[in-house]
Amino acid sequence: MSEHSTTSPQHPRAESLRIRERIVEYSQTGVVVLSGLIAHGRGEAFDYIIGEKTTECAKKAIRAAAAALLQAEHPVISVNGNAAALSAGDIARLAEVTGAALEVNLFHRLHGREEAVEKVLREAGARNILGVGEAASARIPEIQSDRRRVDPRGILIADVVLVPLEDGDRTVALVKMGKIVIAIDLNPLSRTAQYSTITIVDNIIRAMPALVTEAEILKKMSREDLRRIVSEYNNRKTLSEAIGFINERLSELAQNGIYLDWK
Ligand code: PTJ
Repeated sequence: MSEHSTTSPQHPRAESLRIRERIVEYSQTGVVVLSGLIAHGRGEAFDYIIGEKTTECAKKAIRAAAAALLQAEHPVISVNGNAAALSAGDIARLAEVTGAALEVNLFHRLHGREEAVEKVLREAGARNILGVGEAASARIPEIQSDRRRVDPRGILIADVVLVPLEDGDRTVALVKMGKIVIAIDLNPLSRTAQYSTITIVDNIIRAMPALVTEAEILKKMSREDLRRIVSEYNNRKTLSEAIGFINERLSELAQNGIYLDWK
């Protein structure tokens, strides 16, 4: 995060504004694209509605996601511009704890962007980053965007793929290929959220460190026990709970119209 933040620490929404400053900063270095700023705004709106806290249903999804990554033969964490800007350090740590490979995979493969995202990951401590330049030589069928370009050592052969802040097309294609897809998406209504195997409806800022902690805890379990956690998990139920949570929260707020303490 910028050391030259213009946001006063006393501002009631300081944390959210500092995150916004960070994403704007990364857009100036080409890591985040303009549509990434729009995506962030959509995420912020949903975060406001859920109360900017990790919900109980998100915690359930985080546990299943950590188990899925740990029991996998070839787990891969797919990294785009927004994910790198917001969570590079935690992404590097999650890769280390779970043994997952990191692959840069961009919707907008503009000149120099893959390298820019790779640099952010390396500076955060990540090693062995797949999907950059010619390394993304394989293609996923059915996808029209640049996201179809994947690394044959990574997403192509992965059995479990974590896709933070994803677009729907690739999620559908990866699920069709028989992979377990884990999404982090604040919008429980998005195609990504709806089609993924495990959907964490939470801000990547909170979900990533929580995933690292959960993976550290579950790491002691046998593969069999980890697989049981994954098979007992029901994403349809978790999504219903996430939407139900939003419904109840809005109904409560609608009673008196107060969200913030204005005193
Ligand atoms: O870096 P690139 O080129 O790969 O492009 C990345 C973006 C994000 C622009 C691309 O994947 C895209 O267009 O995504 P969408 O279709 O806008 O979907 C992004 C989803 O992420 C939306 O459903 C948002 O609600 C959600 N989202 C945004 N910010 C956060 C978030 N979810 C969790 N945490 C956030 N901080």
